[in-house]
Amino acid sequence: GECGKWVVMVTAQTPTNIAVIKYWGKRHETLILPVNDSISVTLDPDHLCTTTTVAVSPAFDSDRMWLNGKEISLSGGRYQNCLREIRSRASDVEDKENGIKIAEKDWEKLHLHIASYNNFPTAAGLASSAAGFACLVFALAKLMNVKEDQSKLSAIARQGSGSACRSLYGGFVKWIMGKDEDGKDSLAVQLVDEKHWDDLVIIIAVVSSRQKETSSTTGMRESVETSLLLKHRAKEIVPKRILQMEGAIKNRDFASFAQLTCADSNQFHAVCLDTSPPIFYMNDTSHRIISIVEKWNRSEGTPQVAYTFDAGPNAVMIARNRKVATLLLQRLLFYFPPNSASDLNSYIVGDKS
Ligand code: 2P0
Repeated sequence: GECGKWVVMVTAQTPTNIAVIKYWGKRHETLILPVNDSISVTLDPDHLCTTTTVAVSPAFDSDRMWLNGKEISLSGGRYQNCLREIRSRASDVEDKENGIKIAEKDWEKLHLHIASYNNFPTAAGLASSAAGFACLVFALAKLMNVKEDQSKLSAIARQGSGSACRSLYGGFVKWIMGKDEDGKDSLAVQLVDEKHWDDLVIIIAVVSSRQKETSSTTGMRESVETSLLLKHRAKEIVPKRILQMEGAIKNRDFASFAQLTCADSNQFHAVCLDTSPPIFYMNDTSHRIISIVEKWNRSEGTPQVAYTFDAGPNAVMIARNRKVATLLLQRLLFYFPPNSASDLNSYIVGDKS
């Protein structure tokens, strides 16, 4: 294609992930290197996922991107870093059927158009950067015939948003913090695939759709600068918890899994309170949900549901099986009746698999 108006495109779909051992704090801001390992579960793609189409054509005269139909700027360092890393690994692409040939050296001159959609309302205040950057990097790597394995791609997605590196895999995933200064060994590995523990059901209760006041990026920077608890957590607590969590996942030990997940969420929010000025992500409704789940778990003698909260008030609950998930929904409807003045307005239910 010397002068033709051809276009080549690739579409990919990537679900978001929910951390059960939290990432909070960077040791390098631009490379996005964390102060501790983290572990997450990737949702199934029917809920909370991003679909991204990347296109290349000699007819495009600049790199452009649209998010949910609205053009956004690609000038930010995070997009530029991901685009540069992928472009530098591009190889020859040949589409014999249509007589299109893109040589390795052409990729530097060719421009991209990127269209990305979230299948959930962005306004719902649910994590979108994780799925977004994972999907972008994956789609670009396919388009440009990048011959790197998923883990190497995860280290590129990490430079878009830390939590994005964990969305390159399904099932349970560990983000290894790494030791290198250049970040090459700070990448995601799959612990078990999505079939390993498919009894689990994830229920997300949207407590508030308001935009959070402190972004994760700003919040964790302030925590690193001011919280002594964060230092203790990163050095003394998380390394042991990671090993315990890996064991709980491998053995499908729900009691240990739930205990570790809840404790880690609560410690992350304690670090936020320990930050100066303090950061409040949970609200009264979040606290009520914690009390309801804690009471239920204690009355059953063994945990039925784990809860975890990210940088906002929405509750992510993980039920040990379908039966428990049904009971959990009933309880939520009882405590937070729909169409009442209650703050809790919707439930998104997802299978983990
Ligand atoms: C996590 N969070 O492990 C933690 C728990 C929120 C609370 O990763 O600055 O959007 O882009 O690396 O990945 C959210 O932080 O932050 C996050 P950046 P990111 O899921």
